[in-house]
Amino acid sequence: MSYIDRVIEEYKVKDADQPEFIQAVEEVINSVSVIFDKHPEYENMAILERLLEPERIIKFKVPWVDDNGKINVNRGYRIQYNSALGPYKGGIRFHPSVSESILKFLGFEQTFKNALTNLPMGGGKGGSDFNPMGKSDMEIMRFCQSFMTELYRHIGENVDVPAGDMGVGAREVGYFYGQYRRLTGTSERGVITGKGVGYGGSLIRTEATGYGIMYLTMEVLNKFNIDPKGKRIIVSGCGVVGTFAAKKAAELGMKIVGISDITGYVLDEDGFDVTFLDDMRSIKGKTLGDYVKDRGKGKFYENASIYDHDVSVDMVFPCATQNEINLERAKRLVKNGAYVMVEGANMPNTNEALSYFIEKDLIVVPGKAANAGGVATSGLEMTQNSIRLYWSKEKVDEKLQGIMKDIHNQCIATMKEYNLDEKNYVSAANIAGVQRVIDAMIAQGDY
Ligand code: 2IT
Repeated sequence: MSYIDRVIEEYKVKDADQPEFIQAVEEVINSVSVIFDKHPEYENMAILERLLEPERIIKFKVPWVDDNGKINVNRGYRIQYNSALGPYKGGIRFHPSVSESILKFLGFEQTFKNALTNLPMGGGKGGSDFNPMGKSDMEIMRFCQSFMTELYRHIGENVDVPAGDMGVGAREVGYFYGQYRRLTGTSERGVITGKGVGYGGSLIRTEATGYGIMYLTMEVLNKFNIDPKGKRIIVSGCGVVGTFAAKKAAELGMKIVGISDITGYVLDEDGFDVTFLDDMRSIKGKTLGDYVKDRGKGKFYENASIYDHDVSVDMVFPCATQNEINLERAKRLVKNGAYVMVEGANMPNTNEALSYFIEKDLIVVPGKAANAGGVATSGLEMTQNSIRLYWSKEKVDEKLQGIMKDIHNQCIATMKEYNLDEKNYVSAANIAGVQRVIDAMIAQGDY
């Protein structure tokens, strides 16, 4: 049995209760087998095991008082995955599905994503099974404060720098930062990113993940001489990622024929009016369900997945959450004409779906390359905090574009070096990110 197969089998037994983590491991490791073919010495050095095992998992109790005076307890986690390239860096997710498995998959992916940005950031991820839906602002504040009361001793601008993820935005980051500041008596701005622009946040951080997806997509389309204008696209997810991806897509002339949020999806042959996304962000309680009434066009489908609907499409941008597209949905997308798949979310495709897209010769761009603009701009926020200066919107946007271009160049260089299929950005991104982390670990005698 090969080294890779042996280690994967071992982890399937050891972490049998962690399906998402095993899924991410199989996806990444199988696609970087050429590295291990080239470096047989890595087996004796236990490089794979050293990559797979998080440096540290912190698990803690988060007690909090709701508005009725009732005391609740949730589970909090911070996974400090790999610090070979810099302080642990990655978001905090609040969602009922949060578990060690989900956070390990996210932290593992984050490590290689951060490596691709070429900024000094290791990989980490954290979160809680707390469900923020329907909670009052004060409940959210008390929860964030309690979470930080445990977490603060484990983080720092040179140690571990959290940020937002699903369920955690600027409001939550503000409460986290405020509690950190009070507990430590410092003004250590760079301890967390995604802060409000008024107290240390970076311009463009909110838009960065979505914009970055489209900047990278433009590099890819350019390579294949595909004009974005008029292309029929689907964007799933109306969180901060999907929203700004959709807005940038519209700016680039793409036609959003379908878009979804947690309540359902809208199909609009005329092209979805992205100004409605501004309404959704500014008016509490507004969802896609109001689109038809408000804009007088399109059709809304409640409580159903856009990927179960037959709609002719050129490019697909899943920006919601993990495992949204399974094999059956992948087959439908291909049947309906999709030839570009750009992952906006982390691991939105099951491994079967991803393999199917590659087998069917789609251009496939993995999340760790496509959505890296978010964490990259977090890196730029850390830089601004360190130099105690703020950059203009234009400057941050220009740097973001430069980083996405560089990620594309790394993928192209890796495709050439290893003679890979030029539509397969999955292997290229995985190889480039994984090799950078391995090199740093070896150089630092990291064992
Ligand atoms: O998945 C991600 O890259 C994020 N949630 C952003 C992490 C960050 O540190 O900005």
